[in-house]
Amino acid sequence: MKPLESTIGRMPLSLPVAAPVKAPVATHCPYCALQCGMNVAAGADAGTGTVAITPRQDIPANAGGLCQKGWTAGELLTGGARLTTPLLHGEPVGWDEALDFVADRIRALQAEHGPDGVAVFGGGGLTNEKAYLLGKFARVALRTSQIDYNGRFCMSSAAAASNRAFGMDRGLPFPITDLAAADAVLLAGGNMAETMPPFVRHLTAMRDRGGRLIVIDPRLTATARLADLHLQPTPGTDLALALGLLHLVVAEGRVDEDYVAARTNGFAAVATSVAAWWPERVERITGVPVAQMRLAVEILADASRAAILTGRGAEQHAKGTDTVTAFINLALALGLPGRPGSGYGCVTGQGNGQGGREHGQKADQLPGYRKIDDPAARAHVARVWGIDPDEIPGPGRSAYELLDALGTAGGPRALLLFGSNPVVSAPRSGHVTERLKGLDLLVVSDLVMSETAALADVVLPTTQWAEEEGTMTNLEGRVLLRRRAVAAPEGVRSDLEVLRGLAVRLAGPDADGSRGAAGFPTDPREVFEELRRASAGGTADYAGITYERIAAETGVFWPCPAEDHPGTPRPFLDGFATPDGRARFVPVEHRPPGEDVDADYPLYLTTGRVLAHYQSGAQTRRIAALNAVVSETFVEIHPDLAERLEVSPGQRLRVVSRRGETEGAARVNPAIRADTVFMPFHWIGANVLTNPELDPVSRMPEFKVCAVRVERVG
Ligand SMILES: Nc1nc2c(c(=O)[nH]1)N[C@H]1C(S)=C(S)[C@@H](COP(=O)(O)OP(=O)(O)OC[C@H]3O[C@@H](n4cnc5c(=O)[nH]c(N)nc54)[C@H](O)[C@@H]3O)O[C@H]1N2
Ligand SMILES: Nc1nc2c(c(=O)[nH]1)N[C@H]1C(S)=C(S)[C@@H](COP(=O)(O)OP(=O)(O)OC[C@H]3O[C@@H](n4cnc5c(=O)[nH]c(N)nc54)[C@H](O)[C@@H]3O)O[C@H]1N2
Ligand code: SF4
Ligand SMILES: [Mo]
Repeated sequence: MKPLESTIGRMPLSLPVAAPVKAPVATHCPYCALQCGMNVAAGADAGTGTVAITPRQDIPANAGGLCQKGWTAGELLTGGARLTTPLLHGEPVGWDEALDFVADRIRALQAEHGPDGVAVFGGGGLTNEKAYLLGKFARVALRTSQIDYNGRFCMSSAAAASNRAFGMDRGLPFPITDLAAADAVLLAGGNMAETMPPFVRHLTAMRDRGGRLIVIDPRLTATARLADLHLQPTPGTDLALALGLLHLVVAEGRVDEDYVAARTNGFAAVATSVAAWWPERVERITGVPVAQMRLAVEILADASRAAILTGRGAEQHAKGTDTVTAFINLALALGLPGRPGSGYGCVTGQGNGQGGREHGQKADQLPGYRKIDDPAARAHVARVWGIDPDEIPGPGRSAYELLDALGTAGGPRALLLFGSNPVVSAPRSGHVTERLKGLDLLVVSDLVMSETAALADVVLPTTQWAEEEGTMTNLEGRVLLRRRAVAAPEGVRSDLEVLRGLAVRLAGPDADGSRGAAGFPTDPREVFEELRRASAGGTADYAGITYERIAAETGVFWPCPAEDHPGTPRPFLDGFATPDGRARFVPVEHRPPGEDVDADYPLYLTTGRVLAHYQSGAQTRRIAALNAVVSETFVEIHPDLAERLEVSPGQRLRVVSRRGETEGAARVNPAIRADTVFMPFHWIGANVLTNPELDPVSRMPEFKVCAVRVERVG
């Protein structure tokens, strides 16, 4: 724990922080799904000056902790990296000129190619209000089916598996503080010590009580170092590993028979299917020794309260849905989900990764986590939107399929992008960049000139976290309030204002109210009131949540169907969200990765994150204090492999896959498997290499494993 404290406790700031002149405002960090509570105080010259950030004590997820990214988040509010004027083909223009241009082009392209000629791509960092209005804008103002978002790249496999098993997908179906009371936690493919440092306190609190932590990761990460047991499989083999663990649970008579009988369906078929996954076979596939598997099962089965968690390491695969299903099957056999202090959970990633998937920016969804092809859902939402149900388009393409179709025959000719930077973060990014360049119109709304914004015909400068109000739903399903702490710089507008500006122009002067100004409010509270009605009766029911309640109760857990309803911290205690209230076991089989190693590409590449940078790096690469920690990409490589390739630390390496090649400095590190190299994806590079093969259920790309060759440069 010690080395981590420096990142969790008070970080000495090198930023100039003036004495605050305004009372601090209680809000949340702009970055990840932990949504750490923080107080933000504006300095003397709000809008261009400085802010002071301190952690809040009252938000249980971080209770006084922040990571480096949180401590330094103020720098982008005040620094020179900010976009402050709309750009048309690179030239500064006024807002009317920019929005008129976009609306005219949309009208012309839709006249020629139909409504689906224009696409929308959103993000899991957008507030619930923005995500909701973006989904409505696509369906009501553009009448396009072509909308999806970067959450498809994030937790979509876990979401699909949870829906399949529990009838509902809420990342953690219990408060994060429950983890401290567990006797065992198994974390498959998550590196919280780097991706959510204050999360670690819940795991260490568990260990301080005598609970035990098991981590599954091909690398001995900072998180794996905290574990009592680290299983180090070959990337892409978690499914076999989970089947092997369940095999042992069954073989050793550790199934919770009473729970299985009372609360689940379908166990017999799963028990039969894991019979063939005896531990020696699993060891051959995963590289995890049988003794370690036995120990893992013993720890989990002995625990009276235990949690199984998955992160992107287990999920971002072309078999991610089945992999998570296999871990859920294991959790069900052990009798964990829906028991106090126990369960299965997905550690969701982006700031509003949970809420972003609930209110309609997903290709197949309507607000309230409703299905777009469900006639009752369409009727309900159409009523709220004031349109005919038949006017709501059907499901569109998933994120990668959408990006891949841009500018092609039959694909969208225009893209409006809010809150993502796919030039860096999409799989097979070189190809995606070509597709973006082939568009007739690319419009990007962003705070900074991201790599994707740099390709855009029109760039729209937007307000960001501390300059606006809205709600964010954290990894626990707790709806939180983002508050305005500082004035936005002159010239920027909120995404809500952008959507209304375009909707009004597209609707024309004689449009009825719902398609024009009245249908697109710019006050987040007004949007939230509509979201409450649109979500009412849906799976993710926000009908009883108000800004006032969130403030008074430090967040409200959905589902919350009425203002006098307390919210639902643990939705599965009395039953699952399936028609009969029972969880479903689903039989799944292991299969190799989309692309296995061979003579030409003999190594596995896996990708992920480092503490100091966030996602595509568009924000954090512009923060000096974070660049001082890591300023460029690297290739993590085992000493044995380094010796074989005659590579010394720091040497420039070329990494080549079937999609392309990139370079990075060697970081020789015994913490990684010798058959695998690791690259962070915060810089252009890692995704030039990745394989866009998709999971058949979730449409998640295979970010976490592909075959590469590594060469010395020069
Ligand atoms: N610093 C930082 N924090 C972040 C973010 C960020 O960009 N930077 N992003 C946020 C977001 S959106 C997300 S989704 C979360 C992600 O949070 P995590 O899931 O913790 O992040 P990753 O680093 O992508 O992957 C976790 C681990 O999976 C391991 N892994 C790779 N391949 C495999 C495999 O086949 N099996 C297993 N079991 N493990 C494997 C990697 O070695 C890595 O240590 O982080 C959030 N927090
Ligand atoms: N190889 C590899 N690739 C990956 C992953 C991996 O593990 N490996 N992880 C995937 C995952 S889990 C994720 S979540 C994606 C994330 O990758 P991206 O979708 O690229 O996410 P960000 O970098 O957060 O991009 C957000 C952009 O929106 C801007 N922005 C922030 N807030 C707002 C706002 O309120 N409004 C508007 N209009 N713009 C805003 C930011 O400045 C930034 O440019 O990457 C995926 N790609
Ligand atoms: S990036 Fe995540 S862990 Fe770090 S301070 Fe922000 S919310 Fe907390
Ligand atoms: Mo993510």
